[in-house]
Amino acid sequence: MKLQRPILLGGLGLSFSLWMLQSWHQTMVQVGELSLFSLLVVGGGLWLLKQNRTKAVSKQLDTLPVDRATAEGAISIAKVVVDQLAQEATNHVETLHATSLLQEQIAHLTDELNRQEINLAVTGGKSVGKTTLIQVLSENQQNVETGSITSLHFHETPPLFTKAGDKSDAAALEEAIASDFVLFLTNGDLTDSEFQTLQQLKAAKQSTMLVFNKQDQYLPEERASVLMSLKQRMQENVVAIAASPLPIKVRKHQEDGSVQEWLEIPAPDIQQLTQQLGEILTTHGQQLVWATTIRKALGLKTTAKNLLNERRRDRANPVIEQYQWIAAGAAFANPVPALDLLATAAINAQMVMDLGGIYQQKFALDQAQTVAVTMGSLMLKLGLVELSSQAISTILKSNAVTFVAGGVVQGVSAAYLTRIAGLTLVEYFQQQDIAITSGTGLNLNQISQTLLSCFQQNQQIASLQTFVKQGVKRLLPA
Ligand SMILES: Nc1nc2c(ncn2[C@@H]2O[C@H](COP(=O)(O)OP(=O)(O)OP(=O)(O)O)[C@@H](O)[C@H]2O)c(=O)[nH]1
Ligand SMILES: [Mg+2]
Repeated sequence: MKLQRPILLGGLGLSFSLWMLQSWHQTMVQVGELSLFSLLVVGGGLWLLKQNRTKAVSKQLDTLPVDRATAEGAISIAKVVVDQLAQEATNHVETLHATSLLQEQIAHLTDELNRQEINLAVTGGKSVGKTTLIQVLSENQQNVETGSITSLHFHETPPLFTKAGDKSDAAALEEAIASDFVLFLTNGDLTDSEFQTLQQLKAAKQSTMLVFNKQDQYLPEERASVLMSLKQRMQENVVAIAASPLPIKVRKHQEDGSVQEWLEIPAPDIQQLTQQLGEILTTHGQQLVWATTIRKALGLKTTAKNLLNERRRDRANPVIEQYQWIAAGAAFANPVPALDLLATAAINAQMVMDLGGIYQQKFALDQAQTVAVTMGSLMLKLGLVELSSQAISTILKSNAVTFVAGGVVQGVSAAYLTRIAGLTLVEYFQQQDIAITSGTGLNLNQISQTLLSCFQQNQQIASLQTFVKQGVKRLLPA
């Protein structure tokens, strides 16, 4: 474990945190949201959280690197997870029911691989011309080459961006992602929300064409500059059309010198679109279907994984509880200075193994010991041990426990740190890929990230107070 920056150096940061903690302890109940973590941050420890935040933006697939085998692979991975769920959910009726639905959906995905029809979603803001475009395209289907694809189905999503906030758009976005290909309509330069929605489609690995409609409303040079700016932002798959151009005034000078004027409705200008769409369908039509299958398989896998994690969590919680009180008893009976807590009792290698077992991550005892020791020293380095011991003793002093028997602070601290370690492991295991059961090794950097976020979620002063009370009851039952 390499720590890239010096972490919470006991010095200034910690003493400042403790000073704040102590001077505030009378009002702790009122400021329940005040958290140890915020103190830790005040004390100068924000860095670790910042690591790993910058994820590489996934590269746009200009050609779809998708083949049938990849899609079949995605289906079988989803199947592995659902089968695992079926095994572990035997005594949970609700989950079993969900499982059989998932199994049906997975069986259906294999049939989907041979689908020869393409579903096109037409989306975009209010009144951008979605309905009009679908109508015009349907009338001109014979101009769209489709290769081996037998038919096209158009589907209009509800208009995007009609209300503030993203919620109303989530459903429309979901419909778009469920289709095989998206025509995203805009009437000019992209707004921020349009750009963000396009990014979301990209992140969901949905292929999209950006369609600049109503270009007849612009002067020719403006049109060109809008199109250019759209192309700059999208890089590819951008076309300009006019699905229903406004009538134009036609003026004819007669030979006798008189002028005749009339309105003429120009034909829809969708040639760029039909041509590019045709190219995509003929060269990538089948891949679009496979890509949809992959997205669906991933969705089913995620659903199954979440259900599986819920069941496993149910079994992990009592295990953590059990070890936390074992640790408390040991540290209480044999009090050691706070900093030695971890080395002695707090993180039990057996707990690592038991939790690993629940999450199908098998460890040898020596591996489990390494994990336990690593987590312990990490807690120490991060200042969590000192910070929580101090907080716990402050809470003990400020509560009705006037006489704190020797070892109570150590006992409760050991329990608390064991709990944090257990929750960290659970969180870490939950993030692991279920289909890959062995040989992945532990990612210590990820564990340390998880440790910090678990500490952050579990150190509200109010819940720490409850925890301390529970601990005292256990250790001093009288
Ligand atoms: N000038 C011009 N107007 C267009 C064009 N395409 C569509 N319109 C007009 O834009 C208006 C809205 O078109 P719709 O097709 O109903 O748009 P929509 O996106 O389905 O609208 P909602 O479903 O209500 O969000 C209509 O009056 C269309 O005639 C175009 O290329 N040029
Ligand atoms: Mg409409």
